[in-house]
Amino acid sequence: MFSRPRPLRRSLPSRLRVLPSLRSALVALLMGAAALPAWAQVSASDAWTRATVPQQKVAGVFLQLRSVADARLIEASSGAARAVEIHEMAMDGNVMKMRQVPGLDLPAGKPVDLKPGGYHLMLIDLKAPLREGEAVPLSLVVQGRDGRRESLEVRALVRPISAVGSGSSHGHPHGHAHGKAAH
Ligand SMILES: [Cu+2]
Repeated sequence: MFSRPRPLRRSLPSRLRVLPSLRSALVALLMGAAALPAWAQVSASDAWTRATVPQQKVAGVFLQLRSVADARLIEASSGAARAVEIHEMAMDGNVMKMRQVPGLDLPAGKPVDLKPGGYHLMLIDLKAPLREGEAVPLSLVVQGRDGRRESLEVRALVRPISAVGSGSSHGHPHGHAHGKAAH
């Protein structure tokens, strides 16, 4: 606005008078944004799951979560399953086992990967088989340090049944051999 030619000399003082209030309005706006609760600043990306066979009742969902401020994933649900649990995979002797955990910490600014062989969301009692190319809707509940909760809507892409990881691993030929098809 300052580079525009001013047609009338007398318009200059009124513009200058407007400036301070404009600036304070802008400052108020920025401060308002900074004061947003942590839960409004959690984002999810690359959510995916695998196609399932008809008898399969569970499926793992993988994604990356990132929170600007410290927060915690505490709950998840989906219209595609009776329940969604937060799981972790851990070695028990030399057997990889999964177990439900009450929540997953999302440290400020640090991406958290939910991936095969690690943390994942588990769809429990699928209502119908997941078919490649579909998207599974999920609702995640994240809690900030101040205790406030907000839900985050995510759509997980259904990849081929043999998918083993994110990115370019579509159709990895050894997917079934790992024996972790449900995760
Ligand atoms: Cu699991």
